[in-house]
This record gives sequence, C-alpha cells and structure tokens, in this order.
Amino acid sequence: MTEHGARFTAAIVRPPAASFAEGLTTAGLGAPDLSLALSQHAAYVAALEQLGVHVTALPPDAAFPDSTFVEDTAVVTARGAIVARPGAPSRAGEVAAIRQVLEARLGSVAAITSPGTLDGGDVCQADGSFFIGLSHRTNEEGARQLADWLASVGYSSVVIDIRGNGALLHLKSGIAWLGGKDLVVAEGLADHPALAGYRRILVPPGETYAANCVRVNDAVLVAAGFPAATAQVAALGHRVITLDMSEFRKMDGGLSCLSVRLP
Ligand code: CIR
Repeated sequence: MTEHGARFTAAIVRPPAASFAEGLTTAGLGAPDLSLALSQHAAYVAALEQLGVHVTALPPDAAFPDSTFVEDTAVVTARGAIVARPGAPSRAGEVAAIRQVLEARLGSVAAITSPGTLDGGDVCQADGSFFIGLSHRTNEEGARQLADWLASVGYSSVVIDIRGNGALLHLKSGIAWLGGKDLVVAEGLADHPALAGYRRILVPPGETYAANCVRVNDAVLVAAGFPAATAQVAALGHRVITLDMSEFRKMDGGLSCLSVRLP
C-alpha cells in the first residue's frame, strides 16, 4: 500500500494517571475506574504491537488528568510533525513531553502558536489530504496555521466546521479514514461537501462513538460494543480488532486519541 496515513511503524502513548477522573468530560457516564482504564490501555498497546507498531510509553503525569489523550498534542505525517496547541487551558502543558519525543526522533518539529489553538483530534489524514475540524478546541487561526504548514510540505487540506454539532468534541469523534476513498462517518458529517468524493460509511445514530475507529496497517481498531459499526467495517474486507474503551469514553476520549501514530 502506498497510501499515507494508514501505515505506522511507531506510536507514542501515555497511560492514564492517578488523576484521570479529574479530567474534562461532558459524557455523564460516571467516574472512570482507573485500574480498568489501565488494563484497557494495556490491551490497546498490545493491539498496536501485534500490528507491528513499536510503542513508546511516556510515564503517566498526574499534573495533567487528560494527558492519556496524546493524539491531541501533535500531528505527525510522513513529511514531518507539528506540535499542537490544545484549546483547553488545562491541557496546554501536555505538549512539552510529546515535543521532546518527536524532536528526539525527527530532529525538528513545527508548532502551532498563539493565538492559534489546535487539538490533534480535529485532524484527519486521508492519504495526501487532510480534514481539519474547526471546533470548540481548534480555532480558525489554529486551523489556518496547520493548513499553511501542511501546504508547505505538499499536503492539501480542507476545513470542516463542527462547532454546530453538539455530538462531536473533535472532528475525529465523527470521522475516520480507512484507506482508499473510504471514510467512516457519523450523522451530521455524511453530507458535508468536503467529503463528496469519498465513499461514506455511515454508522447508525446509536453508534456514533464507534465512528472514531483507526486503520492501523492491516487492521482497523474499533471500540467494542458497537455491532453495526463493526459489521460495516468488516464488510469492507477489513480485519477488525475490537477494544474496550468504556473508561476512556467516560472522559470523552475516543479510540484514536490514545496514541500519536508515526509512519
Ligand atoms: C478532553 O476533553 O480534552 C478529554 N477529556 C478528551 C479528549 C479526547 N480526545 C480526542 O478524542 N482526540
């Protein structure tokens, strides 16, 4: 496969810290169980490793309850990386540790700067082009800075405004690229003109959470407990690995946000 955005050799993760339950959430699903979250996280790491991905785990950091959601801190491509600038003030300090790891590996990395804000969860790569979500975390300036940086390394991008969609924290809460022209989408995004050239696999309304799935090498990781979405992805010929995400969902976290994946 020559596509960009679905083949990964490495990933950065960060297990949830003791303060995990103090993170931001709107889910209303109750407090997460830390030991269950840790075992779900370990299963996530094992799935990545099984798919040939070398996983670097940063130590948990209780100063940042949401720091297990590492995806929001950076955008990594085959042509370089850019450190994000999370829109939630409590998460701003999370980027430093990720930046260090990325710089050690890639040399230099770009960065979103003030007044721009950008969460990596708002960025969806589909081969050589990117969808950038304008959300309550990613502002217009952050989206513009990312688009400019992507253009400077030869990628195209299009902005999708999800600020009116109360069901989606981030763009990738409602969209995932599976390779080729296949996108898994949640209701409310399926008819967006930016997606017109794609085959859109619409998850049923009760299964929106599963739209945040991740193609990793020769498999697709899907949250456990969403039979229709799982069947839809499998019907496309993908090997599906289901992962229990219940404790991360309680903190508004999706499957993709537990890792920064590197080509
Ligand atoms: C937050 O509100 O920032 C975290 N509790 C959840 C972040 C989830 N990130 C993601 O889906 N990319």
